[in-house]
Amino acid sequence: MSIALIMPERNPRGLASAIRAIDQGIRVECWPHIGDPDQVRMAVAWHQPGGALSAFPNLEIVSSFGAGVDGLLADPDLPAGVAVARIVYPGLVAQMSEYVVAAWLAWRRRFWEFAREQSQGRWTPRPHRAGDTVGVMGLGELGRDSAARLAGLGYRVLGWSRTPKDLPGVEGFTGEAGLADMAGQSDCLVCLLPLTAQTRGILCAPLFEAVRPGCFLINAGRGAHLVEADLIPALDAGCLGGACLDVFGEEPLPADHPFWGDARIHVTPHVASMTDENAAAEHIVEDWRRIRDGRPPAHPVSRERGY
Ligand code: NDP
Ligand code: OXD
Repeated sequence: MSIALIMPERNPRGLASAIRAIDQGIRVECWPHIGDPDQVRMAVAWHQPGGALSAFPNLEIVSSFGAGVDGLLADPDLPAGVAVARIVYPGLVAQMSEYVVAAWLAWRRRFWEFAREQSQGRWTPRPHRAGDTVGVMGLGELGRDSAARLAGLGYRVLGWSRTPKDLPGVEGFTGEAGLADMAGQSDCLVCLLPLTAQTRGILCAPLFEAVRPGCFLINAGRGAHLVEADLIPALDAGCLGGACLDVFGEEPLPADHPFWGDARIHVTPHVASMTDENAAAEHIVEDWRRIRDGRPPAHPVSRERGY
């Protein structure tokens, strides 16, 4: 029995060593060097090439190397009947919350503006931005921690999810009408949704028209949540005041993309929360043992729901 690591864009040898260091009894192989495909029971995949997942007749579980599973579920070669899982652990959650809080505070306290003015030798004191209400789209593992930390800093926090939530310090919203209601009260919108058929393109002109004028947008979900063509017009119209984007329709963001040169848009290269090899290895070994013992993985994914 073996685990196949399928991650063509990164060197999986460190992850393989970290797994072996936890449990020497586990056989780990790095795609495309798979000795006996019949032995593979578990695959860990990130940006796997077409056909890679259909090569293992005895595969029982495929885990995403990250928290998002859109790339796995969209793979036409994901075998039917195989369980799907993902990797989430406290450090990953904490990194995301730090990113969200950092972006919100940099905007609210005008750090980006002052950095630009420093580079011009300009001393122009201004108070912080007035709005204090943050709407978080997605209250899962990541969104609810970000929401809790923002609430802990004293901000008014609203949260939108598919099913109703009762979280301390967070006013909950659901459904399309709930999203419009939440947006209308938000000075900052944070997208921490999974990418599904229902959430694709959700950050679009009608939503930007519904938010409080000058709202700040943070998208750390997936690039395809944002209708990119709607962003600059929403900034020009004053619906949005600025944006901090970590994820894009095409990554790396193409050199000639208009977002690069727009001072109102802050680009980070998909780093909001990066999966750590050692933490991932522990998670993978735990899931391996669960599958071996006939238990569900730690973070199972519903194919029907899409997350
Ligand atoms: P979860 O699956 O734990 O949570 C998803 C949340 O979104 C849930 O609250 C869910 O509602 C809500 N949701 C899903 N569909 C809808 C819908 N149609 N309407 C309203 N709410 C909806 O995901 P995580 O929090 O772990 O991760 C979220 C995403 O963050 C990942 O899928 C990935 O794309 C992205 N990510 C980005 C990273 C980065 O570095 N930029 C790093 C890691 C993840 P409910 O609770 O009712 O089910
Ligand atoms: C993830 C990511 O989904 O890094 O974990 O985007």
